[in-house]
Amino acid sequence: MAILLNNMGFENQPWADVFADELPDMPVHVWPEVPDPAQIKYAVVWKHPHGDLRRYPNLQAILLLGAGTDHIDAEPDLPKVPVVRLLDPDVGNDMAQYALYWAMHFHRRYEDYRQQAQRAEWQAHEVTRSKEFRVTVLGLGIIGQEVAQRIAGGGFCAQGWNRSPRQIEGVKTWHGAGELSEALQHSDVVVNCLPLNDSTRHLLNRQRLSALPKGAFLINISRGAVIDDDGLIELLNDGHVSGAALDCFAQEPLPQESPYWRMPNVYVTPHMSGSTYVKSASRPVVENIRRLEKGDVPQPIHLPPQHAAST
Ligand code: OXD
Repeated sequence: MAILLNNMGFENQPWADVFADELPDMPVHVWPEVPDPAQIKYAVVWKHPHGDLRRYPNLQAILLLGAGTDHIDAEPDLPKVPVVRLLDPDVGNDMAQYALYWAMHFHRRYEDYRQQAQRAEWQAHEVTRSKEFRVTVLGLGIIGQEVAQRIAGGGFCAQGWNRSPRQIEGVKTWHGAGELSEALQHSDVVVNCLPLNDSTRHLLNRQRLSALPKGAFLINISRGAVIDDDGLIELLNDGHVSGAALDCFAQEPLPQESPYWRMPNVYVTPHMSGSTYVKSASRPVVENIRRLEKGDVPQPIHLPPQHAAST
């Protein structure tokens, strides 16, 4: 039996090399070169073309090569086998650092100092004390929790909002749709870590973002389509939202014509806040394949809506 490998948009060879070393009894077929679809037992994939997974009659599990599940959740023809998310601790760490970096940047007004330096202007600004500067993480899944804890560790007033209740030491939390605007009203920076699904698409629209205090900031490290771009752009243009660090977009790569590229208060990064490192990310993938081979449950299992609907 064999592995189907497709890390769409990224290199496959480093993954194939790790599997050859760690799982020598299991040949690896890099999609679309699959000599015998009946041999495929595990699909190790990222943004795999919809419909293709049905071609493998003996498929036993799908192991994702990324943290987000929106692409697989939108697969209309998903085989009923376990779907396993990739949780690489190094990625959570990088995303938490990214959020902390921009929170510090916005809080301490580093962009103003950069511009002042270009004019040789020596002028310090008073800012709120860090422990009073409220940074709210939306979406307190495994990554969101790590981000909130890092924000707290950075000395900020760390807060969070999640669909269902969550308790995190040192982090004030709200939950449920009814408390979202209260969370936003009490935020100086919002860090979006929400997954993209039917209930979060365009959740952060103009009306909801208007609940932020004037001058607040936004950091987006999960999925672009959680934000309604027209609404955010209006609020950035009129100064209600002072600035945004955006790492993910409804369309990626971000099209040349997007206004975000040209807005002086927007920092665009190319979906790099938590890039997957083969060195660390291959460990949980290999361990999960070993678990499956022993008949154990891989981790963390993701329940796609297609499976939830049919149970
Ligand atoms: C993602 C990832 O889900 O890169 O965006 O893992």
